[in-house]
Amino acid sequence: MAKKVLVTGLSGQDGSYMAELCLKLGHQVFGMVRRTSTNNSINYKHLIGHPNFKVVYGDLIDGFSIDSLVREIQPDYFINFAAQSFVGCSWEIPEETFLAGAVGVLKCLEAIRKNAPACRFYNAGSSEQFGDVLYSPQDIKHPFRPRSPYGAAKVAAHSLVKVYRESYNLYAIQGILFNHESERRGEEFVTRKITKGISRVVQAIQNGEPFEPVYLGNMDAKRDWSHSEDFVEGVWRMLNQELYMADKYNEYLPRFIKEYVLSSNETHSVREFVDKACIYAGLEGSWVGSGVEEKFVLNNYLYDTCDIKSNTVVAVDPKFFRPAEVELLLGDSTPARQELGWEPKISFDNLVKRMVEADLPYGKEKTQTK
Ligand code: F7E
Repeated sequence: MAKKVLVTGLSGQDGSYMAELCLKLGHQVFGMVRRTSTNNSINYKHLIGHPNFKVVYGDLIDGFSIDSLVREIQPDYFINFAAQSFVGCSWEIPEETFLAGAVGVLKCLEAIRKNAPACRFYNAGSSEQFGDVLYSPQDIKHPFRPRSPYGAAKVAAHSLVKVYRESYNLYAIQGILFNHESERRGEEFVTRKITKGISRVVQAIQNGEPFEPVYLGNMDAKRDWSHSEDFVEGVWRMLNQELYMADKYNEYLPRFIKEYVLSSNETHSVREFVDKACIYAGLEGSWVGSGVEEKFVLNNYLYDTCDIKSNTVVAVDPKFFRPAEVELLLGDSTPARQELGWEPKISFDNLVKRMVEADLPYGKEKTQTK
């Protein structure tokens, strides 16, 4: 039976992929965006006109808007992907980060409690909650030791979700998602910054023009990267646990619901991401120097054959170092795989390849033309 799904963060990668998945499953999707003076519909404009899809306006920081949406739509599912999700920026705008990431979640929970208590709520949790990790791989039992205002907001939200689940018997969960990327990723995140930057370099080389390097921060940071499309599938399974765990729980009760980690169970450094992206972009080069002097430079033959003034593709700029860094993230998503039957389909190599190909000037497909 068709369900009503309210998805926030529609303009982002997760919101737009989740809207697509729910439409594919035959549900009715209400995608929430904030009213802005600039058009930010690139990730979902292909859905406009679909008979089961509607864009609605609201803001997590404005509790009235959330309350009205829940009261009017009476959703069966409320999936919250909205947030100030850029960790690096969360030191500069800590209040906004916390308001959207924690207080906003409280507003969602209150709106559900008052207006639609049977609605299932998913809040986007993050491996940033683990922060300064104590052991690897990190599983759902790993303590929360956030290292940024963003991570702290997610930890606060996690507690609120638990309190509302237990106090009001709501189906409210916050899965812990490790890094996930895509062709729709914002350019402030390191993966898209690299693939976009490398595409700019390729274009310059093709035109025989000089180019500026892509400046990055901590190249040693290690992340567990997956594709966003795989993760929205896992989130949907977390919201429908009785379908996967029917043999264990023949009578569904919210107290049985569980939260899961979604991850690839592999970790790679930022440097490795650069290496792979250069391979898929056809740039042959090597790393030289160390610390802030480290660079990825093109091999000589390319330098000689192109009329270019620079051969540095990637260099370090300390301005991209963070006040506190999460050095290593590596997830353990075994329970989600075993209990929900979830499995990521897109490998690390494939993720990098897809992102590079989408960004290359001669790329076959551009973003959002699925
Ligand atoms: O950084 C390092 C940076 O900004 C990854 C969000 O989706 O995943 C994401 O958070 C790593 C960090 O993602 C640059 O220091 C080096 O160690 O792509 P990122 P993130 O901070 O891991 C989690 C799970 C979320 O929940 C978040 O919402 O890369 N790094 N050089 C750089 N990072 C950026 N952005 N830019 C650089 O130039």
